[in-house]
Amino acid sequence: MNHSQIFKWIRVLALMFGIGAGRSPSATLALPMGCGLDFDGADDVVTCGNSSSFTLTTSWSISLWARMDTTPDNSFFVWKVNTYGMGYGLTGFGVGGLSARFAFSVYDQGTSWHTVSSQASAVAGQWYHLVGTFDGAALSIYVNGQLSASTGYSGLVFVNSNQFTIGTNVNHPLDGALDEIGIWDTSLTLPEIQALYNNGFGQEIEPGLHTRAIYHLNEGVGQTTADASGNNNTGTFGNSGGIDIYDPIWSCASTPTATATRTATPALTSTPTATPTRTATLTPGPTSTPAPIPALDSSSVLFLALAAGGVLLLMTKRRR
Ligand SMILES: [Ca+2]
Ligand SMILES: [Ca+2]
Repeated sequence: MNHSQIFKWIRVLALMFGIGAGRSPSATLALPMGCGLDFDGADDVVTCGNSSSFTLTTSWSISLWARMDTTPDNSFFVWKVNTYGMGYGLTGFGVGGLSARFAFSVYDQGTSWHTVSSQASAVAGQWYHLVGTFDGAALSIYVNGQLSASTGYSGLVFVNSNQFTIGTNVNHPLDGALDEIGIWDTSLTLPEIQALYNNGFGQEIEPGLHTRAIYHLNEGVGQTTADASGNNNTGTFGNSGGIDIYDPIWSCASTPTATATRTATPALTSTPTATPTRTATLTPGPTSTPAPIPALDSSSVLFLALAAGGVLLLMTKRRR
């Protein structure tokens, strides 16, 4: 057993005894919304089944928030491939010898992968909003609400019978965190993507006509995460519903509640109107409001006047 495995077993035992089951909030782990999942970079994974929700062919999108704590060549965020490595995924992906960029990849019906990768490299420790879209003619990747790159592709996407996974315990595991994962059976438009990105701090996805699966990852405790789309693609942590070394860990920016309060999200069934411009960084900072200075009431004024008079009287007497 190597050091990494020993550490993982210590973590598992701690969780079994209820130690550290809910990670305390910290600035570096602050997530865009409520809770998210922290992946250890070794083998943590969530499996979400193989329903038709994840069979995506000619027009679809994947959106999520991702943070890479280290940036190896490959880190899989979400992924659906068979044992021969054929399928699709949204990843941090090394291209041309460069450190990880963000990539959206599909395997065709023949023998090849087709990948579009973002222009800029991923910076460790930063949260990014990522969307990969396929509209039947091109693969595109959007970073923080802006189109980063597109490449032409008009073929089909390989359909396999493997599970849709968040993270991976097979190859190229993620050392970092994920939140607010959405699968759509439409190619999201720029205004729709910008509405998802919202004001730089993110916004929860509302179920709509085109949502195949939605993972808010807000439970904060337990071994499963619900699919808010209504399609019941529940995600299970690690190898089983029990605690095991392949479980990611809940990471919460604030105390999770069963019913999170949401702000309204433009539904994809209507035409979005707002296209917010944002330059804000993704790290929310606390704001403080100075306490108001209490106003003096009439009795306070009278008291102060009498006190001042007393002092003057004393000083005058001393001079005499
Ligand atoms: Ca969340
Ligand atoms: Ca488990």
